[in-house]
Amino acid sequence: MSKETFFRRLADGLEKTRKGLLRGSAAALKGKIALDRSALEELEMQLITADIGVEATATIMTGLDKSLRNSDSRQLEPLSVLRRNMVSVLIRAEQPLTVPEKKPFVILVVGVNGAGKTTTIGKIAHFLQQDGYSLLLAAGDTFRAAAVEQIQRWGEKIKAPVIAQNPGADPAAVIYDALQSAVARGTDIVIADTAGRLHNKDNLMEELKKATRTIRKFDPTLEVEVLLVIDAGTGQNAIVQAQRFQQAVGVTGVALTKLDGTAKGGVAFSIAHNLLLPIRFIGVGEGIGDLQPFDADHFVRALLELRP
Ligand SMILES: Nc1nc2c(ncn2[C@@H]2O[C@H](COP(=O)(O)OP(=O)(O)OP(=O)(O)O)[C@@H](O)[C@H]2O)c(=O)[nH]1
Ligand SMILES: [Mg+2]
Repeated sequence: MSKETFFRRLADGLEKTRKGLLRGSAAALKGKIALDRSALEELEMQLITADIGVEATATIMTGLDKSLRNSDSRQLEPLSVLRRNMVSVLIRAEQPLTVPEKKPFVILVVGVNGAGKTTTIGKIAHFLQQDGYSLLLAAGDTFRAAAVEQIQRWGEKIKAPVIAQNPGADPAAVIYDALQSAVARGTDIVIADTAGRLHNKDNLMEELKKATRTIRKFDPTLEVEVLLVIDAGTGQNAIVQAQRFQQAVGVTGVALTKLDGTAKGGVAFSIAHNLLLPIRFIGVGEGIGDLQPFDADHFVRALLELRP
């Protein structure tokens, strides 16, 4: 998907968020009327309502206030001053996934039920293949037969081997098999699926911990990305989920999905500002090409519908 098409998809998906965000302050932000205290207060409230989070909102508002007092910025449309301040919160999450020299690089994909893990694996695998890497997928969600079949279908689609065992098998054993197979084949990257886990189910977290121990035991020098998939529609609850996964298995990056349709994009700001986690990828659909590395400026421009 071209960057332009992706922008359109993202901007359309974020339309509802944008409308909410600009409710009551659009005219002032577009310079049509004065941006007075009440418009700023309205904006602040809408930022919080849009899942941006109290702390990230405070940072954006303080920055905006300061910028608006600055004579250089006073010449600009307030909306573009807001954009700059929003980007400055999000920019720390702009840390693309880099594939290390050491093979195989392991991406362990975790997240709650239905967040989009398996679909995101297919999309990321395809993305990395385009960069010339060889891939192998591990069907670590052994909980349901359908989950194994789903990742096998992705394997067929992208022509990558899938290491799987029977439903009910130990996920750690599947991952171990996959690592062995990757070493034997000289594969660059292994992406492991895991079951949809409820963060309040301790046993499921234990299973994930076991998977990470298995990878370390296999080869303690392997580089591992623990990628947490978050459905953008989950809102602020996503932050609580993320903290649980962080405590259990040490998340190193986030993929934010479902930013198409009637998405809520505000949670990206809390991920950047409160969780201090990199957002590696964003997803805007179920198709193979519906994923791109996270670009803070591009994201905020889509949110505010300010074309690059
Ligand atoms: N619109 C949209 N749908 C998505 C996106 N990513 C995933 N989905 C859909 O969301 C649903 C759940 O996706 P899965 O990839 O199966 O999610 P999962 O986290 O693997 O789910 P479990 O294996 O049940 O835990 C599927 O219907 C996907 O097609 C996205 O970016 N946009
Ligand atoms: Mg799945």
